[in-house]
Amino acid sequence: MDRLGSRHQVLAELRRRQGEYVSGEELSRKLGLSRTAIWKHIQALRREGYRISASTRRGYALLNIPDCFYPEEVMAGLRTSWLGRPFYYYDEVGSTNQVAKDLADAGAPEGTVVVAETQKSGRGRLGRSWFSPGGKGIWVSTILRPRVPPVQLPQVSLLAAVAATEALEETTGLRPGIKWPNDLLLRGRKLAGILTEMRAEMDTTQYVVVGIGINVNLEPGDFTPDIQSLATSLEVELGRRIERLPLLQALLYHLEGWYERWQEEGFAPVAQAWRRASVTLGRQVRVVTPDKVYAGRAVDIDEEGALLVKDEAGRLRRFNYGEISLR
Ligand code: BT5
Repeated sequence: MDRLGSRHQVLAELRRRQGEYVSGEELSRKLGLSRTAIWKHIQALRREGYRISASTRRGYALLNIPDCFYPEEVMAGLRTSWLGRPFYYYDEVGSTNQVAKDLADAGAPEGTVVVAETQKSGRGRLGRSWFSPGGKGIWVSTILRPRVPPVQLPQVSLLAAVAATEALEETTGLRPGIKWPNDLLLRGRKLAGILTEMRAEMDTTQYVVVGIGINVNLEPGDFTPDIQSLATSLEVELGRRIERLPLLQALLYHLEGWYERWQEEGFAPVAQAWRRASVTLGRQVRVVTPDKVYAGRAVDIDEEGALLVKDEAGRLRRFNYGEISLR
């Protein structure tokens, strides 16, 4: 067995009995490894951030797992049936969306997930950038291959926003509001953003990459000056560090659930959940499009996910994309 394989086995044994001591002799017998080999694996695991207590008399005990997205940790508590397989983990990339698009172009299956600790050129919508400092957030992209025509793809962004709010509520108790189309806000500040990118030919969808960025353990001083007054994180809101691993697992679980429901039941249930979480509907908004700015009251989203805005003259306008500011 290769070194990585047997290191995983040592970890799996310790994990099975997390917090308890397992003797070096027992590990050695069970895994067919020498005591020296086991000690070397323990040291390697410690370098990766696992807290393992070692006692000559009692053996080894796993005290703590590191707060990073090692595939074996993500897989150990993943409740999905297909989303997250295969799982690609990087310490650093330009953009997880770009990595996922390259993988999708090369034929990667639906369910592929790409996660990085740091993005050097994280992307926002419309050519903007997304600040993604190391180890402080969830920067994740998923490859989906829905069997729907491209006009329905904006709905995927909305369902991803709904899934992200549910995952956040489940793991932290906070309920972010969704600003159309898919910014997640707390106290009016941006906690998370979603970027969907797609490849479609005529009326056939090849794939959609859903990229989600959630600010988890950024402290106030971590934000760059340009977003300091606009952005927030879970740590800022809750005043404590949040474990990222269970949040990522919950995010994938809710995303899979909503995606399946959307494929089976259509957009109506998504729209209903989106409306409940929305902080846009009912508000006066400005919609900025490339050629004009419109003002009015956001009244609803339609069956395709477009925003409906009523101006002062009572005219209803429909926006498929664009930028809004809440007034
Ligand atoms: C978004 O764009 O909100 C989509 C963000 C998607 C990020 C994920 S991370 C994983 C995947 N890989 C990528 O490369 N991207 C996706 P938009 O609505 O255009 O918002 C961008 C604007 O938000 C910027 O112009 C800043 O003003 C602000 N911003 C940038 N970084 C931020 C952050 N970490 N937190 C809050 N606001 C931020």
